[in-house]
Amino acid sequence: MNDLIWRFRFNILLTIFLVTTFVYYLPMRFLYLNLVTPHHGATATSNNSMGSMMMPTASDIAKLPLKTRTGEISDAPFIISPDGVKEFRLTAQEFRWEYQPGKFIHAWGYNGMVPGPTIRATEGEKVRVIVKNELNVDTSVHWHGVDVPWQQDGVPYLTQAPIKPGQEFTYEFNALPSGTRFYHSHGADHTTAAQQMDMGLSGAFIIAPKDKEDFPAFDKEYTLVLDEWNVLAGGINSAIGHVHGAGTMGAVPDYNLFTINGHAFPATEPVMVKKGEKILIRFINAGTAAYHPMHMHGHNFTVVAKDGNLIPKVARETRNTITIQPGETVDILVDANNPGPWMLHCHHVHHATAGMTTLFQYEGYEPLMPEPPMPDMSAMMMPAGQMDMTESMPHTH
Ligand SMILES: [Cu+2]
Repeated sequence: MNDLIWRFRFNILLTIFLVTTFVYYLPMRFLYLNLVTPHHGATATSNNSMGSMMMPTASDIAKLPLKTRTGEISDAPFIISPDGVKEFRLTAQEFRWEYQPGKFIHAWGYNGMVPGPTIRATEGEKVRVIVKNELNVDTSVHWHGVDVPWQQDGVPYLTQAPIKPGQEFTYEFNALPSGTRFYHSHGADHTTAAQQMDMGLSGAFIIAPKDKEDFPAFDKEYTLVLDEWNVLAGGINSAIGHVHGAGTMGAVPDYNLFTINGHAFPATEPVMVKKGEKILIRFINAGTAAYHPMHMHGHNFTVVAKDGNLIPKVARETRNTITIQPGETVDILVDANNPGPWMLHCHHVHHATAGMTTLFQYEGYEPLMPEPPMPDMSAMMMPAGQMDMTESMPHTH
């Protein structure tokens, strides 16, 4: 009788082992290791994005420049060109992005930043953006929510040839309509738009109204760009392998890191306020798949714009939680009338605890005590065939 029970247990274990091996481990191995071509950066390229991408190893990534940012996202610098046009430059680059002190993820970003610098223009103003591609893959830039002529829409093969590595493309359009908008890569082609956005290629595009009276008054504004990542051991960003048709079958990565302006709590910048101020917060969901019910403690706020477009006064909702879907932007106006250190976080609480948290902090109200450091997400999941025990395994003994 005892013997039968043990045999039964052994069979169960054997089944679990076989299912794990064939359903999980082998496809992962196949996906990551079968897509190899020779490469010069951390990632490879060929004319055809499918089958060209290699999962870079932790040591490939370690060679990339480490980029970091302290403080708010900076505004994109511009010049007024001789023909009177406001001219910006965005350079798509590959680097390691520090999302928390000492923790980094393989990223593609604009001008060495995640998110890219904020482009600011006034309603109707003519802007020119010269995009240089320093990646090893083709790319493009789409102006999300901006009513551009179709030739400027940044969709490779539909409206333009993809921007090849080393090449530049010049976009030119009138900044219309006003509001919280953004820009992001539309991929090398149709199969790589999600991959390139998940690698970090996005930034805010704020178009101020021509007539300030058209928008509710505020004392200070903050832009919070929300994004999700799948960080693996050694800072590997699994988005590299998420090329549609290359084995992912449209699967969504297993996101384990959620950032506000490229940083994970407690490294996020607090929204600093003073009692009596009216604060405008522009949320931009620059992610590809996750929704974020952003929740504020201690305050109810007014939702004044959605997708950058002003909501008529009578239709404005008073909320304490507002969900921002992928590709959406939401502007809220907060009356800073309840001094204290308050949480402002995603109420998909797994996102909050994996980084998507910041503070709505009144001057003079510090957190009661320091947060213990967030566990290192990148040490928790090993990509098949990429294990580097010495560098990345947590010491659990
Ligand atoms: Cu969320």
